[in-house]
Amino acid sequence: MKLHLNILGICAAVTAAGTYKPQYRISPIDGSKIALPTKEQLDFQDKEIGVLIHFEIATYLDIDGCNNVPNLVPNVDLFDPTLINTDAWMDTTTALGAKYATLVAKHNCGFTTWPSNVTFQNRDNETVSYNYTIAHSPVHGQNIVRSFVDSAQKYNIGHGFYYSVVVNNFLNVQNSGVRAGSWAPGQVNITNSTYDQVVLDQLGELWKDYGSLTEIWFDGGYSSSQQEKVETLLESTQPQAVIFNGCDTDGNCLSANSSKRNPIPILRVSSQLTITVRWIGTEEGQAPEENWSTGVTNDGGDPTSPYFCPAECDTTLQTEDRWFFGVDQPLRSIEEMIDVYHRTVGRNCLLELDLTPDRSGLIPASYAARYKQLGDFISSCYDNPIAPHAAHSADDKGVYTIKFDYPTAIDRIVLMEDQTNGQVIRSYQVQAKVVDSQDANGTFSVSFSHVSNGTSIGHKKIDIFEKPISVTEVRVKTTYVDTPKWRSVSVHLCDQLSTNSCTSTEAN
Ligand SMILES: *[C@@H]1O[C@H](CO)[C@@H](O)[C@H](O)[C@H]1NC(C)=O
Ligand SMILES: *[C@@H]1O[C@H](CO)[C@@H](O)[C@H](O)[C@H]1NC(C)=O
Ligand SMILES: *[C@@H]1O[C@H](CO)[C@@H](O)[C@H](O)[C@H]1NC(C)=O
Ligand SMILES: *[C@@H]1O[C@H](CO)[C@@H](O)[C@H](O)[C@H]1NC(C)=O
Ligand SMILES: *[C@@H]1O[C@H](CO)[C@@H](O)[C@H](O)[C@H]1NC(C)=O
Ligand SMILES: *[C@@H]1O[C@H](CO)[C@@H](O)[C@H](O)[C@H]1NC(C)=O
Ligand SMILES: *[C@@H]1O[C@H](CO)[C@@H](O)[C@H](O)[C@H]1NC(C)=O
Ligand SMILES: *[C@@H]1O[C@H](CO)[C@@H](O)[C@H](O)[C@H]1NC(C)=O
Ligand SMILES: CC(=O)N[C@H]1CO[C@H](CO)[C@@H](O)[C@@H]1O
Repeated sequence: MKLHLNILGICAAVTAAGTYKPQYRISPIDGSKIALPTKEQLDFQDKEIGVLIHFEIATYLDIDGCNNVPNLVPNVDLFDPTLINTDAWMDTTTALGAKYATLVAKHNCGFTTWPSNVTFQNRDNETVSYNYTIAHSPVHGQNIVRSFVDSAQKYNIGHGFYYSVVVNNFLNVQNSGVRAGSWAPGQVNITNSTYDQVVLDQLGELWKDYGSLTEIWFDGGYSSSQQEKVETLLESTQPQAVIFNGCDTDGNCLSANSSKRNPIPILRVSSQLTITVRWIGTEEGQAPEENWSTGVTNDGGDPTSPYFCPAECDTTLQTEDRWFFGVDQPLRSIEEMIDVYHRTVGRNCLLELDLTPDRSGLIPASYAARYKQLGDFISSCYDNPIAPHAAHSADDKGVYTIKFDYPTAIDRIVLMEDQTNGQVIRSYQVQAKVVDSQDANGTFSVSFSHVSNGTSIGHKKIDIFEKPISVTEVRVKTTYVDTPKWRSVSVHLCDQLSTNSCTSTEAN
């Protein structure tokens, strides 16, 4: 984590021949381009929440990983998780409501949590084994990557791996290259080409032996000398995986002609590479209010872009952007995490939340409780709409209406477009017939008043009102580049924890 912080993103599709061409159709209304998703993109967006699991030798450091400490190779004896239980990780993942989990299999220290069998030649031309692994730690005999995959499959959670290519302290690598001079005890002296082979061999272990991966993270990319072989390996082993930061440090990307420091999360579909998700641009856990499923930049995207490319918002539960377990590191409050949910999933962004086992290998009880509290809030607030028997209808002019049999208290609306043929709504206004109890006259209000409005809907948009209102009818009017297809519109009334969450909507 953190390596991708200052990086711009780009989103494109590339054919095997290397021509970059977006998939889109032409608006029958104004002739503009409507970017088209792949089924895999829609499936991934549908997952809404994932976890990014940070657990390896850096868990035993006081600092947050080996980032920016190039000569630090923590002693392998530190890694001693006596209570490791990957089923318990999945219990927490499930309690949060997450649908995919990406595990840090190797971070910047160089330690691997699977027993890598890779061997290579050192500078004296001796064949040595990559012995900075769990197999050389006090818990040798275990394979955390294997346990993680088995547990994820058992719990029906999509699984993927984070493997940092650009930094490996054990092999004295920074920026994908072996540093000249300045070796420390514990570091092994190799050549750049040997390093490239080690990366390829270890990615091969991860990509060939652990089933079909949902997401692959390249934090900070990889080098141009690695690109072609990594790409070939990816295509032959994990063509369906979503790739986060698929670019090298020279700006060569697995899938697009992007410039330096452009990470691109991509999805490969058979011989065609299609970028799936882009980075939202911060690790705060918030998307801009206006956030499109389309566009190539690491921000709210662009409704006119021909590239379909939803955003992913990665963030931490611990405060201060801390990704590895921190002793006594405070957690963000449940109120703040509910805000994070509304500012990510509620703004059409995938939420990828850090999951941090402690030094015993368990998720600390207070952490597990906070993830569950968030998951419980989400399901209690959103699983069931209020007034399930209200009459729903959509006309062919982009208006969606819900009529209630009796005045019904609501405090939020959840809008979802069916994006199969692209994201087409450009703006919307929510109006309601609000019953004013002060003026109750035996008859209900007959005119609509403004409740909330916005631009992008996409997979999901949640608008929270300033206070609950009692309504007999709700309607959503839209502007669009093709007649909208709704996936769902629902209204809800939730508890106080969430009522002050949204800043941009206005109640009447
Ligand atoms: C790739 O480069 C070409 C011109 O060199 C440009 O027209 C195209 O927009 C670029 N593609 C992306 C995805 O940036
Ligand atoms: C490494 O090699 C040993 C011996 O050949 C084998 O038992 C083990 O399964 C291998 N481990 C992995 C992770 O491939
Ligand atoms: C290692 O092998 C390479 C290639 O065969 C050779 O050029 C180099 O001199 C050898 N180095 C040592 C220390 O023997
Ligand atoms: C790893 O291998 C090197 C030789 O390449 C050796 O010096 C070192 O002691 C080994 N470390 C462990 C933990 O086995
Ligand atoms: C490895 O390559 C990098 C450039 O990518 C270079 O700066 C570095 O000196 C090289 N290291 C060695 C040991 O040759
Ligand atoms: C690493 O190997 C290179 C090439 O043999 C040598 O010049 C350098 O001194 C070695 N560094 C250390 C710290 O052993
Ligand atoms: C209440 O009913 C009276 C009589 O029908 C009508 O004049 C008045 O406008 C109503 N007030 C409201 C707030 O609807
Ligand atoms: C929402 O409504 C306000 C007030 O009418 C207006 O200023 C704003 O431009 C609207 N925003 C959108 C995105 O339609
Ligand atoms: C409200 C908001 O932040 N909108 C942003 C959405 O993304 C576009 C494209 O990056 C920005 O221009 C908007 O400012």
